[in-house]
Amino acid sequence: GSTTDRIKILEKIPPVANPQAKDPAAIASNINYHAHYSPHFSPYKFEPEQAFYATAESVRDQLIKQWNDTYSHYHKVNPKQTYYLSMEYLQGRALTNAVGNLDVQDAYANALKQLGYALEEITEQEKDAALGNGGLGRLASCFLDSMATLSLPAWGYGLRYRYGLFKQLMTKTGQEEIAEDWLEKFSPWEIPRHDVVFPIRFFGQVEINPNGSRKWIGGEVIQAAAYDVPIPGYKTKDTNSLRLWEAKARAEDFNLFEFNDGKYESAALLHSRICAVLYPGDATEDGKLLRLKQQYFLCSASLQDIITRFKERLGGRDKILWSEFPSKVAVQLNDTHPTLSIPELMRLLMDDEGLGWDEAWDITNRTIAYTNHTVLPEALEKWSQTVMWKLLPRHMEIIEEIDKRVRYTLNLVNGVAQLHSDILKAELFSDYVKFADNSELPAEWESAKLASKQQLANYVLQVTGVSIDPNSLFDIQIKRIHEYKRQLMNIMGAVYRYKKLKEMSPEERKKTTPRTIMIGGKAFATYTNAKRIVKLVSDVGAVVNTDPEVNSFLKIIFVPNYNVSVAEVLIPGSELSQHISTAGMEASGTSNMKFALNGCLIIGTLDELMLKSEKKLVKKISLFLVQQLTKFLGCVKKESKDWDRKKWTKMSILSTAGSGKFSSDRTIGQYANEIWKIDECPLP
Ligand code: RUG
Repeated sequence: GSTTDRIKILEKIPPVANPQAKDPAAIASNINYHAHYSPHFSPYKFEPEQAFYATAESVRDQLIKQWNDTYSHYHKVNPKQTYYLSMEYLQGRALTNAVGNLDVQDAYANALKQLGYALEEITEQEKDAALGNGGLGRLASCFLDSMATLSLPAWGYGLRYRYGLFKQLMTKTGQEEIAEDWLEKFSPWEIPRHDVVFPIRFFGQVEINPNGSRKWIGGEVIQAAAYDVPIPGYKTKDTNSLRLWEAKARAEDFNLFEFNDGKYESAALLHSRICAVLYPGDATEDGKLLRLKQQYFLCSASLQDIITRFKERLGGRDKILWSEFPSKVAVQLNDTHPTLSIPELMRLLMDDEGLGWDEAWDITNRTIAYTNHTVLPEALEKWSQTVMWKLLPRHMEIIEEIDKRVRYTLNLVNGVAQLHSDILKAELFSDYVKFADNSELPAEWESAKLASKQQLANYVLQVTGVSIDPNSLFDIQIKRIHEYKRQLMNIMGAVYRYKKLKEMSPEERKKTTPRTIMIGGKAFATYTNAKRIVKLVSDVGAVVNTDPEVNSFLKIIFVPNYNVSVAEVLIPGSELSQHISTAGMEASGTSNMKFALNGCLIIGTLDELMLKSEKKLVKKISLFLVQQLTKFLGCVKKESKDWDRKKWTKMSILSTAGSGKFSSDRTIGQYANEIWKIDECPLP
């Protein structure tokens, strides 16, 4: 309808604040209330964008009550709590997730209908919160969901980047990056916490007190201010927090004199840059001073906050029993990025709280755990000792002492995945086989898959202008573009397939399985080879898709701007997906599990190869792809042969049935029992 129509509808619904509205009419009134009285837009506009913000604010009303209740419940019970520290979170869109978890999806769909909108039209307005680079960031977000779902007292800590992962535009010259301005208007999900602010120091020097204790003084001090994002769980009232830190200048540090003198840059200080952009991660070789500052900023702010909460929850006792700290606090470090937490906790305990080394070290050891996410040496960040001594002089003293003391102690660290190649063994599926053979399920399964493929085909047409056939086999590879992930091998396979089709007679072609190959992913802005791969995929697609002789048998699509919400359309519509990283290079991979769960068959590298001939093999593969390409094509041929609809559907059902193990709820349950040793703490 037109703007006038929308306003007319709005006028018929009374704007009434009702934060806990449950029925559609009351929800519609509460949405209208926000459209009128939350001062972001003119009340005379109710276009989809304004409708999204008003809807999100009304959902936030519902969340805030649960979020406050959860906080006071934890405060009262004072359970052991986990804090998940991560430099990345790939949250995606929050509205669909929130209405689903609050179990108000139908009520909201109904309320919006009264306001002249479909829920889907409104949810599509939301910008993805892309505060992460890839698998590591999405895993962190899945973990937050699971912690809330399992009613675990667990919070996330991260940074509130002004600009998240760039938006990928495809032009004639290939990928172009533009800033994804997720905070362009505002985020309806964050709650600025003006009461939660901590000082963070950089540079300066270490002073030795008369009693021999040490103090870090001087340098630059900025402030970390908290923004909380409520994280609702599924089928529970527990609503946890993702606390994102933003850098702010202290009023006394703002140099008005310099500003008046026209020196705006120095007057604005470095605080404005600390949280400006998400640093490119996922195996790039960059490690710069700003990144180090970001990492320390996250660690220091989070640990000061954790210690403050520990003290607040002493229950009126004056004396702090520091030995109790590890029975109240578990800190999980998501990869090496927040590992400065270790010397920072030591510093806070020794220099601020007056503990000795041994006691502080014992507490730190029992509090902090670390997950490793990579086997690529270039992804393990390094800084020169000169830089470290300059920026964090007290931490370097502590790090050197740790190094001296624990050099010969073997610490246990967990990786993200266990080799699970035998998990798909037939006996695991024995219980499910009768369902896969059941006469009704395969037909229902196929029609659900076809509907998802149709949605995906519509999406591809919308973003690329290329029409694809939902009855062709959908073969997908979506992940960051990287040489070790071998999108190049995939596209070479596609070229080979194209050439073979060209050589065939029309009759022979008709006997082949029509296929749509989709590749999507972002290439880091200065990673030339990755950008060339993006361009190659899109150029090969341009040739194949316009070749009338073969284009009803093969289409090649580069799906632009791969992100969480694009994945939500691609993964359900997939039938075959590619996880073909060079053996020994991928720590785990996570989208593989999402594909399998959605009834997609996967082609994956058999990593056991790596165990046999290790480095020799890697060297060979990196010299040229051809030996692997032949194997890959062999595999691809076999899977084409398997394209007997009935057989495929059965494999697809079994794939979903066997995926339970890969639920992040299961993973987090295991973390809670085995590492954090925390119990659930559900709201009564
Ligand atoms: O590359 C790894 C993936 O193999 C893994 O599945 C994912 C989640 O554990 O983490 C990715 N990763 C590793 N992202 N950044 C790094 C290095 O910091």
